[in-house]
Amino acid sequence: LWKEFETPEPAEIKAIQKSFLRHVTKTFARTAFNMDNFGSYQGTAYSLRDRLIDKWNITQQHHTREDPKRVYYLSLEFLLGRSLDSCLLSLGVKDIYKKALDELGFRLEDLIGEEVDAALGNGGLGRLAACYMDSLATLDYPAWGYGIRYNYGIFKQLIVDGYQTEFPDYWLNFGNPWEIERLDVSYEVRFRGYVNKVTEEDGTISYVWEGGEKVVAVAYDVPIPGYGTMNTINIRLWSAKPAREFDFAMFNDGNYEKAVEEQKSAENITSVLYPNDNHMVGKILRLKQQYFFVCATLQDAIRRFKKTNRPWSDFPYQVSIQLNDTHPTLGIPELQRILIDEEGLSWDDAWDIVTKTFSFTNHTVLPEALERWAVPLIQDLLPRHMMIIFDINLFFLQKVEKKFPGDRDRLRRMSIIEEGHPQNVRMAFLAIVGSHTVNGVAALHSNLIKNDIFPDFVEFYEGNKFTNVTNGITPRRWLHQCNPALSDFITQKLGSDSWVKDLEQLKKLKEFADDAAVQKQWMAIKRQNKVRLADYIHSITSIQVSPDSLFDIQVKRIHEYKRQFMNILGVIHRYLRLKKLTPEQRAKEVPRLVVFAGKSAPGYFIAKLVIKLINSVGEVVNNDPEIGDILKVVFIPNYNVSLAEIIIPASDISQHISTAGTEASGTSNMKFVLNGGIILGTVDGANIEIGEEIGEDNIFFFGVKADEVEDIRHLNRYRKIEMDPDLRNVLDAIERGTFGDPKIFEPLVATLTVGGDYYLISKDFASYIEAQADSDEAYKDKVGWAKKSILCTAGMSKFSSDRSINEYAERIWKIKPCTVPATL
Ligand code: 26Y
Repeated sequence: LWKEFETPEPAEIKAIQKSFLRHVTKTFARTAFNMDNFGSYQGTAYSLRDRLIDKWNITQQHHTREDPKRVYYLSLEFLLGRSLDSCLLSLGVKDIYKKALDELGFRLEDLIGEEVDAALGNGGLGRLAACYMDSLATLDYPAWGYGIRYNYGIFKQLIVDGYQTEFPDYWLNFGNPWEIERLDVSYEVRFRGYVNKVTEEDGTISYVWEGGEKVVAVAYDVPIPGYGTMNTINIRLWSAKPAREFDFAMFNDGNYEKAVEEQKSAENITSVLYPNDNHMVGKILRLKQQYFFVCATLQDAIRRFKKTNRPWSDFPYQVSIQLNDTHPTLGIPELQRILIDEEGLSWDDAWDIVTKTFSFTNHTVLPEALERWAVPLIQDLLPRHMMIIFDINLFFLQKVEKKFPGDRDRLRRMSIIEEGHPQNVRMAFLAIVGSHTVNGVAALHSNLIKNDIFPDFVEFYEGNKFTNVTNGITPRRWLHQCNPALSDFITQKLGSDSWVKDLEQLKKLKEFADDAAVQKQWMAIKRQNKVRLADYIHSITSIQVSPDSLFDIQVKRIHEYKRQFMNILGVIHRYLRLKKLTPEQRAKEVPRLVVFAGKSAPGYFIAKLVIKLINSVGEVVNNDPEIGDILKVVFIPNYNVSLAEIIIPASDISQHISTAGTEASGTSNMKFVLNGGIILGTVDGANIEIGEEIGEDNIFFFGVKADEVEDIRHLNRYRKIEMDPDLRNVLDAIERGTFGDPKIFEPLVATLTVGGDYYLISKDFASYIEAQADSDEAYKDKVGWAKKSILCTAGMSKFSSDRSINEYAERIWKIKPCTVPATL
C-alpha cells in the first residue's frame, strides 16, 4: 500500500530507469538500439528482482535472529503463473514503474504479456499452494514452500482438428528472472542400495542404509513478496544433478558412455511434471521425484533447526510440516529414519517427534486419485523406508488391536499395507497415522472424509485428528490484479483499498446493491472485461462473439466427474430447441456464449473425446446462419493461470457442476464469484459455503445431493437407467451425425447408456436444463442481475486465502506472525 498513491519523485523514476538499463546492457548485454519487448521485460524483471532479494535478505536475517517456529509447506506442485504484475503490486511500485517505462517508450502492459507462466502444477491443488504462499507472505508468517523445479511444466495444449495435442512446456528456455540459483545449497539423495544390520556390543541393534546410487539436489529459490509488507518468503525448488562423487571405476573401465548415461538419468528425476490430475499412475520416476524432494527438504529444515543447538525434543515446537496431499508422505518415514538411524533416538522418541511435526491435507475422495504404491517398488528404491513403514504399520495395528480386540476385519481395513499381489502401501493411511492433524478442503468434503473415506480412523482417534479448513484464494491476484477496473471501483466506493489485505471490508459493498448508479458502473466494468475476452477469443480462434451475450463459462481440468460432457449436452439441447423456434421467437432469446477451456490428462481417452465433441458442436453451431449470436460455443486452447486472469473477470455465469460429493472444494468457483460472476452449480464442495455466504438467491443450484448419490448409483448398476427424454433427444442428434461422424463419439455416449452413468448425468440433466432456463430468465432482468452480481462480490470475504492461512496457522501449525521491520 505504501508508495502506490504517492506522487513519484523524479529521482525515483530515474533510479528505476538506471537499474533497468544496467540490467539490459550488463546482465543481458544488449544495447538500447536492439531492444524488443522481451528484452525490456527481462530488464524490468531483473530490476525488481534486486528489490526482492533485498527484502528477502532482510527477512531471512530477521528470522534467524528471532528464530520463530516455521511452517514448511511441501507440495509437488506450485502453479504460480506470471510474476511481474503481482510483484509490482506487492511492492507498491506499479505506477512508478509504468511511468519510468513509459518515458523509455515501453508499455508496461506489453512487457507483462512477454512473461511465460511458471506452470509447475496441474490444477486446483497446485494453484492453492501458490495462493497460500501469497497469504503466508502477506500475513508476515515465517514460512517456506518446498517443491520441485521441473524443467517441463504442464504441457502446452493445441487443438488440432478438434482434438487436444500436447507439446512440451520448456519454460526455462529464455531464463527465469524469478529464481535464484543456489549452487551452494545442495544435498545428496540416495536410492536403492542395501540395509546393514549392526549389533552393538551392548546388544542394541541399528540399521545402516548404504550403497546404491546418489544424486544431488540443488536449490533454486523463488522469493514471494508479501503485499505491502517487508516479509518476503521463499519457495525452494529442488533440481536434480549428478552426484559429484562420480563412478570413477566405471570411467576407468573405459565405460565412458555408460557412466555419462547414468549422469543423465540423475537429471531425469526433475525433468517433467506428471500431467495427471486426480489420477494415480504408479510410475517409478514419480516415486523417485517424491523421495528426492522430501529427502532434500528435510535435510534443509534439519540443518536450519540444528543451527540453534536445541534438543531434538524442541523440533515439533520449531518446525511444522504440511503435506499437500499424500504426494510428500515419504517425509514421514524419512524423518523417522533420520531420527533413529542417524541421530540415534529411540523409536518411540522419534515417532513422538514425527507425529507432532506433520499434518496432512486431503484434496480428493476419488478412489483413482488415492495413492497406492506397490511394496516391491518401494522395497527396491528405498529399502530402509519400506522396513520403517512395515514397523509403523505393526505398532499402529497393535494399538488398534488393543482398542478393538479380536476385530480382524478392522485390522485388515486399517492396515497401511493393503494385502494383494503385490501388496500396496496406502499412502493416505500412512499420512494419517504419521500426522497430528488431517484436514479436508471444504465443509462437505471434510465430512465425507470423516464419514465415508476414513471412518475407522475417526473412530480410532476419537475424532481428534480430523478437521476442516475451507480453501481460499488470494484477492491480490484474483481481483486486485486481474480486474483492475473493478478493483479501483471498489476502492473508490469503500473509500480505501484496505480490502486488498482485509477482505471482510467487502461486506460494505452490500449497501450499494440497489444503488442504480453503482449498478450501472458495475455492469459497465463487466462489459469492458467481456470485450477484453471477446478480443482474445477472436485473436486466437477467429470466432467473433458478442460482448452483449451472456458469457457462460466452464474452465477447469477436463474430467468425467467435473461433467463438461453434461455442459456440452446441454448446449446441444439448447441448439435443438433454438432450431425449432421461428426467427421472431429466436430474437427474444437471451444470446449466450458458452466458453470451455481446460486440459485433459494426455492418456485420458474419454476426457479427450469430450474436447473433440465440444469443438465439433462449436463448428456446427457457430456456422449456422439461423443461430447467429444467439448461441456460440468456444473452446479456448491451453488454459493456464494467465488465461484465467482474462477469462474469470468476464463471466456472467460460471459452471461448477461436478456430481455432488466429488469436487472436494473447487477454488475457481471462488474466483468467479469474487469478480461478480454467478455460479450455476451443484450442491458440492465450496459451492455450498459460497451459497451460504452470498445467499441462495444469488446462485443457481441444481441436481441431486451428495447423500443421494450412492443409492442412485446402486440402482443404475442393477436396473436399466431411466434415460431423461430430453437427453435421449440430444444423444439421438449426436448419433444421427449432426456433429460429424457419430462413430467417433460412441465410447463417450456409451458412458451414459451402457457404462452405468457413474457421474449421474442422466439423473441431473432435467434439473440442469431447468437451472439454465432460470438463468436466462434472470439475465433478462438487468437490474436484478446487477444486484446479484454486486452481492456476489460483497459476500466473498470468507474465501480469502488469508482467512484459510490464519486458520491453519492458529489451529494446526501453531505459528505466529513474525513482523519484519522495514530496516534492520
Ligand atoms: C496422485 C497424483 C496423480 C495426483 C496428482 C494431482 C492426485 C491428485 C492431484 C490433484 C488434485 C487436485 O488438484 N485436487 C483439487 O484440489 C483443489 C484444492 O484443494 C480442490 O479445490 C479441488 O476440488 C480438488 O479436485
